[in-house]
Amino acid sequence: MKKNIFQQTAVSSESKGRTGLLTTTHGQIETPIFMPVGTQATVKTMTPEELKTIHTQILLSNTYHLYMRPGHDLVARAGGLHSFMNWPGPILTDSGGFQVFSLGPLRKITEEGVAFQSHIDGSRHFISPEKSVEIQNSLGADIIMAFDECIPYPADHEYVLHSVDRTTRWAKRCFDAHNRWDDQHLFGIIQGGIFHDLRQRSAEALLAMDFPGYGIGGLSVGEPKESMYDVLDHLIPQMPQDKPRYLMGVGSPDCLIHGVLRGVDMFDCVLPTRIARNGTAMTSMGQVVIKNAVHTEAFEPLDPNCDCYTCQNYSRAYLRHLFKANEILGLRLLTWHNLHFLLHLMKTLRQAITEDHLVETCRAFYLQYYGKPL
Ligand code: PRF
Ligand code: ZN
Repeated sequence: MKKNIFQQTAVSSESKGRTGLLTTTHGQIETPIFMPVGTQATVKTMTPEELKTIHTQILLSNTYHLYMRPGHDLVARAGGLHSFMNWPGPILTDSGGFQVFSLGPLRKITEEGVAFQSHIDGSRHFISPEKSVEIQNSLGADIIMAFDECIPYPADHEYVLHSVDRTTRWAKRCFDAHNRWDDQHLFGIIQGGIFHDLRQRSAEALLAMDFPGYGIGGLSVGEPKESMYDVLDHLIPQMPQDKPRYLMGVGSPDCLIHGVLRGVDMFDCVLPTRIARNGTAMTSMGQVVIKNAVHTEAFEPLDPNCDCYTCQNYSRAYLRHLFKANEILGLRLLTWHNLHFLLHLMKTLRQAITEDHLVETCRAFYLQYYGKPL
């Protein structure tokens, strides 16, 4: 049975920003939300207990990676992804579409699906829409995604048109193959590049199938940010109010703000965890490169306005030392802080929507972070 899983709870009067409540089998999620990425069934360096302390509401994991290793059958025998990785909260799995398309020359697309070679051992595999759903059914995430074609940028109108229609046919096949409607919500993914007519075409076709939620794919793939905001401006008003809208693979602070102002409910990105591991922190005053010599004797916290474990207990000088000495704790402490920072930003935005001062809050954050007006 397909049920309504999303309820809008407040709307900003001067923008399209909104808060909502998303109900999943493993708990309710307050939106707008940022989802930390745990590609290999782990958010790199963080335990589930630690993720709980920073109020992580939902994690993202990847079908492609878990299919290749350790295999979805093994995860199913472990009792599913929640039990395998000891994360009792909500999980979303991406379909593998985006990941196999990123393999470049190692893959071949046909109407039936995508043939590719493993990035691990070169072995040959094939993922079809049905196979992607089968894998995601056995992984057992709360939200699963349709198998789509994410088009590179730039791509011409003709190419994108054919790709959108294929993504629509694949979405239908995913819909028909899905057999856990009771406890797993399958989202369709709207594609269409930067073309308004094709975004509309994709949206109309997928909305007619009545998925419980929708991904917005094919953005943040190299196009100018203004083009992405322009697509969101036109597309989101065509999307239903009572379904969640998930902007896939987007999570820099400026894009989160622009997305929330336009009515996006869900985001994910490797950015906070990835840049943490190469020594970059997101702070209320902008990015900080911790290895820089200016921090050698900086005995103050990374971010004086942050109440995360890292900022409560360690100095910039110590963090710099950990990174210079290649100590593992440095990776953990910066990851912890960056995730806390983005989750806290989303909480601030939710509160600003509820209290109806979203635009003012976004302006203030943006000015402090980027040193220029929104
Ligand atoms: N499709 C899927 N996953 C994605 C994307 C997409 O278009 C993107 C694009 N930013 C990130 N992750 N299935
Ligand atoms: Zn902090």
